[in-house]
Amino acid sequence: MKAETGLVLALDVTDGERGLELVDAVWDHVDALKVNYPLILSQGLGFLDELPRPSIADLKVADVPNTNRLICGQVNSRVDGLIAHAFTGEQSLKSCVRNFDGEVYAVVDMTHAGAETFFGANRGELLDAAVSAGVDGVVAPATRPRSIEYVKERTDLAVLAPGVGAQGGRLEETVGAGADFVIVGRAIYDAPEPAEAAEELSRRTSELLQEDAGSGPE
Ligand code: BMP
Repeated sequence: MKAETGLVLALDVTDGERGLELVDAVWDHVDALKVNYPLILSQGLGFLDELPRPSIADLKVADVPNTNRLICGQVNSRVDGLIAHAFTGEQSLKSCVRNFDGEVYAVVDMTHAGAETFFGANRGELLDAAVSAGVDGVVAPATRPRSIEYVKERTDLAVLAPGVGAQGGRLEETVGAGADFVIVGRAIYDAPEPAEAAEELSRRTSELLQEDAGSGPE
């Protein structure tokens, strides 16, 4: 994925025309698009071919290795990144790494209330599975920056962090904790002027990422 702004748009709309308009309006301000079930189920898999690249299919793939392989075959060449769940374990994740022709990101924690019960309690095992499977990065929550720090203390994996804006995550804390990319949906597509919201968020994100890169160990 290109790393210019550090911002990924979560295109969680179900109207294809609106989706394409939004992408047109904000494309200059984002590094990639993340497409999730609402858009894929409403518009069909072929809609992915109409979107600019790089794009990430957020299918949260979570099945046995053979089924994961078959899922990868459906999105190969249509997108550049694939999100899979880490909780299914190393073998299932490894099947995505082997069978998807792009970058695989593993979900090791989630943003919502209640995620702590399972993800928080199993943080070490989830991250171990992601590392052993050889994923390219992980998804970790902007709503709990400590969880991002945990990944960064133990691995050099890229962190993609959803949860900034509508879910209450703060951009400064998220990048400060070590996120490499922030994934933002509603704070952009529900804004009165999505292009302006994306421009402002991308400006702040890239500034914070540069500050963070400049403040390495002394
Ligand atoms: P929003 O900025 O509107 O809250 O969107 C966040 C996006 O990130 C959604 O597509 C959501 O499915 C996804 N996401 C999340 O919010 N929390 C997670 O823990 C993992 C996600 O993929």
